[in-house]
Amino acid sequence: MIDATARRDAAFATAAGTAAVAGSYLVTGWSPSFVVSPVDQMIVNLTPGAIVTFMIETVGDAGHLLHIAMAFAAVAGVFGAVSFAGLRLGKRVDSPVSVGVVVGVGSWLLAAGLTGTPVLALGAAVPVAAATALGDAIGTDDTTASVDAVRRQTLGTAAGALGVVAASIIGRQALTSVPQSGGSPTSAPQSEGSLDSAPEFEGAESRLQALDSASLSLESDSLLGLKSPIDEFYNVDITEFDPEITADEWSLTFTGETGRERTVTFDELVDQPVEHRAVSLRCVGEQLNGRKLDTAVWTGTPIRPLLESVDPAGECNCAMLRGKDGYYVQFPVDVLAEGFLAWGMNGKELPPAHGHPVRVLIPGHWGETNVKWLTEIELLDVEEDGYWEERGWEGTGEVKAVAKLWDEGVTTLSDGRIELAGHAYAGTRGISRVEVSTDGGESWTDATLSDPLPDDDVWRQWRYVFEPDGTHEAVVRAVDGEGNRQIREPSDPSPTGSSGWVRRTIET
Ligand SMILES: Nc1nc2c(c(=O)[nH]1)N[C@H]1C(S)=C(S)[C@@H](COP(=O)(O)O)O[C@H]1N2
Ligand SMILES: [Mo]
Repeated sequence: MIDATARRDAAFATAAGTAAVAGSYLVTGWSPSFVVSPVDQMIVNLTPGAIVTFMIETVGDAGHLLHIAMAFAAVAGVFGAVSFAGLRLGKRVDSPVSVGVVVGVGSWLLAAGLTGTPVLALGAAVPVAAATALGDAIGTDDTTASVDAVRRQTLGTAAGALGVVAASIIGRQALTSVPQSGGSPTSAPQSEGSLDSAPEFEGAESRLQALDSASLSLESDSLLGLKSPIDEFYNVDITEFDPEITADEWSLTFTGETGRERTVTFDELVDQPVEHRAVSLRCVGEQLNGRKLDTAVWTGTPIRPLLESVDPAGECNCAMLRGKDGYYVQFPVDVLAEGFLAWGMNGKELPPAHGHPVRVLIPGHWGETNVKWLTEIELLDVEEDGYWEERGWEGTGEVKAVAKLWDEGVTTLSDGRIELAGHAYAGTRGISRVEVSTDGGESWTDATLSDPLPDDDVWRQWRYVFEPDGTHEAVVRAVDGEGNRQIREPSDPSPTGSSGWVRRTIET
């Protein structure tokens, strides 16, 4: 049987572990310096590909919540173990202060080692030291404490830990109500950078207006137009914590098989010829009628001149791109040469969640090729798998064509007719037609399309209105600019992207 004091020590240690997480959060916010962040990254890296893919296809974004919960528990457990060891030691040393110091130094080394930020690591270490010293002080002379006293102390400890968590969340809110970095996972901080007022973003405005004026006028007022607002643009990240890199710290290095290595700074980059491109992104992991398809106007510069300046020389004619979060993806240099280095999105500085300060955009290829927080382009001799390819995906090629029919795309008009509307995308092949059936695929009619845009890697909207008669089975399919119809055979997202035609039952 575990004795009562061991149980009380365990309660104090659990509280100390929780306080470590809370204290760290108080000083770092939801950032890479938060102690949970490196552990989350370890869990992500250790999870086998088959499980990652299974999670993406079944629970989707909830998978993120699961590994972040595991990371929280692991961190609280590890700091709790340090505290527990301290409390046990305290049974032999008659000085809560020394116990606190030993535990504090141990926790600080641990936190600093994990996060690489010695000063912010104090946010985790100080609460553990304090909670442990307190536990030791209360517990030193009562090894014969009654069960009731132990229970009272355990409850008090739990309440104290909850108090620390609540205080750190409230404290964090207070700290970040002054606009600055930090924030929560759902609302990524939008730093109002000096670049936002830079003249180059003025050019983005006219591209944004072009998207607005090309949009179809629809009865449905909730369906997305041709532009996705930044805070609605989908997000796919291998880690829970966006890297934080300022434009000053950022650089892009061309390494590996080059005629000459080169490092480009942010100032050099924005000195290149500036362009604004409307580009759609689609994730290979999304369901057929999923929502990981969005479009923004991106401000940046073509990659070709930079690439040519380093004389790519590898045997495979392929390159590995790497992001600051540890992400990597490999594809042909010829494809990369068509790419674009973007530092602006919808007329604003590229936000943290989308790769601040610089990401790459690869025309017509799956979302995974568009590396965020891009810091290195390595020219290779031999092909290597990228992050997702190691996990069984084949998502470095051209996107498949798709026509979407989302919930908001179905609207009953005042005269009783039904409007169906959506988006269609086929990468750089473009969309030439969207065909709609309201009888389960027996007969087909062409939908009206939004005006074509000058951009060559962007979706179009479609609209079709019909007179309902009972229940209808609506089916939609796109035809790309080369005359290829969207693949009919249904398939799961893994490994090459979902295929099939979107169907929806419409009851009237
Ligand atoms: N550095 C980095 N780049 C990345 C990813 C990532 O996790 N890390 N995810 C990729 C995937 S799978 C997709 S679909 C797109 C999503 O871009 P978004 O989050 O800006 O929509 O980014 C790609 N680039
Ligand atoms: Mo993706």
